[in-house]
Amino acid sequence: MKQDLLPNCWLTDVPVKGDERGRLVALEAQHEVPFDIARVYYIFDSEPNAPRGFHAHRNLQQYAVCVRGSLTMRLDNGREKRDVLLNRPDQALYIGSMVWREMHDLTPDCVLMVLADSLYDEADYIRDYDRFLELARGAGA
Ligand code: T46
Repeated sequence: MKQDLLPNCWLTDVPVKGDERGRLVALEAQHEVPFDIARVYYIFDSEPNAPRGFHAHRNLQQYAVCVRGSLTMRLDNGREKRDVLLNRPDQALYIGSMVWREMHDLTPDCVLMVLADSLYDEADYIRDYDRFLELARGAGA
């Protein structure tokens, strides 16, 4: 099932291969993941009450899977906001460019794996919310 959250953000089930030994998810570039994967990172060992994110990306596309534990991802395109609970290793969240994201309520066992279409580039980050609103609203006006 695919659930649209914002025009360029969606939550989707990913196919699970299962047999008597357990379950496995495979994510392939240009198949389940709608881009070529340039980078993988993961967030783990989160401290209580330590929200993360608070930025947008000018161009980056990402595909995030909470493989263990849970968190709430807050998504905001400057016009609409959506909160989505990530707590399943068989669901993936696509986040397109120009979306402000905040991660809240990460459980201590949370492992968030993120696939990205570009290498790390600090210049792609917009870390000031007012600047983000200016750019996001200007872009769609
Ligand atoms: C995002 C959310 C979901 C690197 O050196 N390389 C990397 O690929 C990344 C992602 C981070 N870093 C360094 C930069 C900082 O010194 O790791 C440190 C923590 O990164 P940041 O504060 O950006 O982490 P979050 O959790 O606020 O945001 C991250 C991603 O940066 C971001 O792209 O969308 O997760």
